Amino acid sequence: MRDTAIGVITSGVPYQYVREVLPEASVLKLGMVYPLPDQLIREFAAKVDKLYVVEELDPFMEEQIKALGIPVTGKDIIPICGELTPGILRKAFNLPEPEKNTVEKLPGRPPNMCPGCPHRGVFYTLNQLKAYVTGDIGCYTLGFLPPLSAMDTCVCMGASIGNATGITKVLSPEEQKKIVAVIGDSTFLHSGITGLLDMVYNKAPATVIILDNRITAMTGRQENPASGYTLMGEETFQVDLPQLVSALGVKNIRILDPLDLAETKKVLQEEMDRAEPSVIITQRPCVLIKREGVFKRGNTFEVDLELCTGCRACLKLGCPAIIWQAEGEKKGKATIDPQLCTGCTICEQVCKFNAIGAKK
Ligand SMILES: Cc1ncc(C[n+]2csc(CCOP(=O)(O)OP(=O)(O)O)c2C)c(N)n1
Repeated sequence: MRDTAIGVITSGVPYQYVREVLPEASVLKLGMVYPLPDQLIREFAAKVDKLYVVEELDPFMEEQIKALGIPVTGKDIIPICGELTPGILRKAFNLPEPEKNTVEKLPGRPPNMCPGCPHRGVFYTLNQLKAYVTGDIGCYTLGFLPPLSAMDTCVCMGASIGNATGITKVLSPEEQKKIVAVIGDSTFLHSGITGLLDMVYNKAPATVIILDNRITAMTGRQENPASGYTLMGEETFQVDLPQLVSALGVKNIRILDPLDLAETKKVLQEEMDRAEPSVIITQRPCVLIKREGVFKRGNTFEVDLELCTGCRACLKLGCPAIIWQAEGEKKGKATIDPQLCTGCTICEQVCKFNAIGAKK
């Protein structure tokens, strides 16, 4: 409790914005929003003159609090769309902008695949092959961002294969060959199986890549039916992806190591050229996998500055470990951060000047 003229109920990140913008206000910060602690809320509401809810997106807490019969202001002043910022809150509460506002003027820092991510080489290759890529939901969705720029649609979990089937119906046979659906192992098992069955049934000649990184990476590395472990970490039945795909009627099934760029390009080109449904399963564990011994870190790589011509080809991978030197004695060359490099070898494979190699 602070000043009781204003009381704010909030949760998660918006709490920080409330503290920054309304430092004097009393705040009830909830750790658990469902079910709501109604007694705690009633007690807090009774102590303040005016009650607000500050939450992102839909009025989730607001509606429940109103349903308790407690008058509260929320979405009347706070936007329903997008993430909040201190600036948006200041506007909502009619407060002036501070004179020095450095935090909100930071450059954009888009999310990126991790160094060593097994998805990177696949998207680099899809970009090279100018494929029409229907995307799905997972870490690989980041493949739409530059410099990989290799995803053309993304709707929801499981949509990639259905989108690919649909697109085949409106393109010429030659253009159909460029259609590739990408989907993670977890998303495929969640809602991709029916899409693939439908694709085969409807004779759509698209190529599907199942990106099997042995885990549900994006949401926190949970196990899934292809990993062989339950969420509690107990060993369990492990679905055999090639067998499952075969049972759905796919005749052309290829298994691939996505860290082998030449092989990835060759197999992708072959399957894209095929006028039949085909599935490529890439097999490489996520670098952040929790189970011990599944991911093995390789040698750290370094750039030989004598051999580096500054051609920037390695920058097209968008690997956070590769740093472009814009000034200083290494100006105009790329270097590799040894703390971040996992030794995946992809950058070594794209360097035409043999300037990248394992650290001696
Ligand atoms: C319907 C639905 N449920 C859950 C989620 C949350 N979610 C986002 S990504 C993801 C799974 C990603 O796993 P996977 O497809 O294996 O890709 P990875 O991140 O491992 O590359 C989930 C469950 C969602 N976006 N939509």
